[in-house]
Amino acid sequence: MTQLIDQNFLQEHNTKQESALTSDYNALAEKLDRSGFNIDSILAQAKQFAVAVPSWGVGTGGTRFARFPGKGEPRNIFEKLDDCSVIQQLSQATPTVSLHIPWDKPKDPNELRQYAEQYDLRFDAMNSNTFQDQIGQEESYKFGSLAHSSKAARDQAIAHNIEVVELGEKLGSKALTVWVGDGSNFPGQQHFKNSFTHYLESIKEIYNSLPDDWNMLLEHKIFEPAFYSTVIQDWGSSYLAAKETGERCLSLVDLGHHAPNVNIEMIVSRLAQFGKLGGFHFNDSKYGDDDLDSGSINPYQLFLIFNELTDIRSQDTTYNPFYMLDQSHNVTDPIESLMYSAAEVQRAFVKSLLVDREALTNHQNTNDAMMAQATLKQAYNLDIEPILQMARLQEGGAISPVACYRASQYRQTCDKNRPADPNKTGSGIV
Ligand code: LRH
Ligand code: MN
Repeated sequence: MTQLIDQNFLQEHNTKQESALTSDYNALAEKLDRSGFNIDSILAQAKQFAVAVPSWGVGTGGTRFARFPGKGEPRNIFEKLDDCSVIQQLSQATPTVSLHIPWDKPKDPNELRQYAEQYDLRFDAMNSNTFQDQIGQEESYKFGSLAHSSKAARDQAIAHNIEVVELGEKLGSKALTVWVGDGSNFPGQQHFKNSFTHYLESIKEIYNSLPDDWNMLLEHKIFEPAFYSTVIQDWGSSYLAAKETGERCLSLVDLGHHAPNVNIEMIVSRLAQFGKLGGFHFNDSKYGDDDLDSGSINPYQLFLIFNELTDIRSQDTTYNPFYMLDQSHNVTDPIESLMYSAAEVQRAFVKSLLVDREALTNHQNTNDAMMAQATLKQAYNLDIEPILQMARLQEGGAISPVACYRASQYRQTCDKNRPADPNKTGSGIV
């Protein structure tokens, strides 16, 4: 397997921290043992945890006001995969990459698949794009795509999604994520029922093209780019569309796609209860779809979401949603943010395994609100960093990914080897 960070350098970087980690880990083991948890079984589950990296997240992102390109930015999908391999090598929690088409459209899918395989990277859910017009495109998506009033525009969008599925099949992906910005900016501009009906017909046609072992993930979003109504505006519209479309059509929850303070963990519970919770785009936000690093603003919400997921898995161990990060890194090194965010999502997962569910159920049944919330906080307040560090160490990663990455000078090397392409605007989201 190709590894872009010298493995000896990585081991040397770990060696300096191993004895401190061992004593922290043993102290935590003793503490968890007193509460009836076996740290090694928690460690094993931490090692299994994986979250996909968005290909569009390794470039520097921006806003409509500006984008400030970082040094040594990836200029094409191959350099994006190089960076994704470094994230996986050091974090050992991101073995798959989620592509966005046409941003990542390869000339030769096999060449791309082999390029990823050298890093032992696989492709996660594919993302279609009918929220931008491509050069030479017949029908514009200005007024929508799968829900457009024009059949020609809808057919064009359907054809694009089917093309993305066919490409994904060649790359070994097993899911299509469909997010459309379709909606309106003014009352009266769009007929709510007609546009939703158009969307349902379009989604059904795409669904019928899916291979039998694929899922389709519908992503809702409250606003942007539409500022009055969005066709798939909330979990309700997404659930209805998934239910109408078919068994393997599920809803995807992007954390940033809700109004501030919406109870997302309850949406997770509802969608799962009715068998329609298909996956996540993890990020964080304070106001809108800020796409900030996961756990950077509201880590307790991230924990509460995993508390629901672990409760769901305690009833159905086969339940395995698609986990992806979907972030825009405007002021940090994207590789650092993605490694740190993957660890924050993994941390929320591990803490959810340490909730005393028997006690919690008892407090819920006896309406002991104080002890119920205290039971959750008891797990949340645990410092489980030694488990995350031990998982990385034992899987060949870095005890401290960001520190190791900085010491490796990888970004500086990229800066030398990747002279900015003056014609390219960059690879992050603007
Ligand atoms: C829409 C979204 C969607 C992606 C895009 C890059 O806001 O979350 O998941 O297609 O970001
Ligand atoms: Mn998203």
